[in-house]
Amino acid sequence: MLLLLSLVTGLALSATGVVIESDPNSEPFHDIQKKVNDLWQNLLYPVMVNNETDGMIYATCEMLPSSKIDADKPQVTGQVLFKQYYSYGRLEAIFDLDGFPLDNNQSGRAIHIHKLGDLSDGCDSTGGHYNPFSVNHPRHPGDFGNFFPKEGKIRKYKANLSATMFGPYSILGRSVVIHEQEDDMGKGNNKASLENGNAGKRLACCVIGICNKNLWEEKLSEVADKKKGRLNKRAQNQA
Ligand SMILES: [Cu+2]
Ligand SMILES: [Zn+2]
Repeated sequence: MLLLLSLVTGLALSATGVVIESDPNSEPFHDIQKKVNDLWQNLLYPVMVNNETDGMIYATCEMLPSSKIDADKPQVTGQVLFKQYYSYGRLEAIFDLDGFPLDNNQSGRAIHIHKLGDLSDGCDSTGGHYNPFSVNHPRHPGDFGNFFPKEGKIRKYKANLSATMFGPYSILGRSVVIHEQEDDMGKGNNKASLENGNAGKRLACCVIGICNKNLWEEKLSEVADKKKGRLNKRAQNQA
């Protein structure tokens, strides 16, 4: 009982100590307050946006052929770029990839976000599809569908994607993988179809990392120019 009493007195004393120290004008209190705020900010928004980018975040993924892919398969290189408005804007992406066969009637190639940014065993160590909500394929946030190369290239802008670069489900530090085959979009009537769309071997992959605005803007104007070029050509052909 005596021990308990002395414990309580001790606690009360130390509590008094805290009250005195927590005077809002005192330095230690400000320090603690700042640390707690930072902690919350980091928990809620692991990536903060700086003023230079007007509330946008940009990321790049530098695609390289998998070290596990045979030499006779397409050796895919290029970039996948991402842009998103802080903190609930929808994700936009530019896919600019090269190294496919030149014939224009080839089948589509699946592109997904995979769970890990681990390329220690080529693209084979990137794990399965990033699936934070435990749902079936193709409802994963990084199921980007099929891409059809033209003249050996994929050049595509996509808006309104459901993946995010903010918060606990951020894709930053994860990977983008391009596959040899077409995604069956979950309609393959087997287990693998609901996990990965039976898209076959992993041709190339990359890890998603933050980048500057200029990379996105340069690439977007290239993709837009290409589209303009195609539209002009079509207009000329029709004339
Ligand atoms: Cu995949
Ligand atoms: Zn998927």
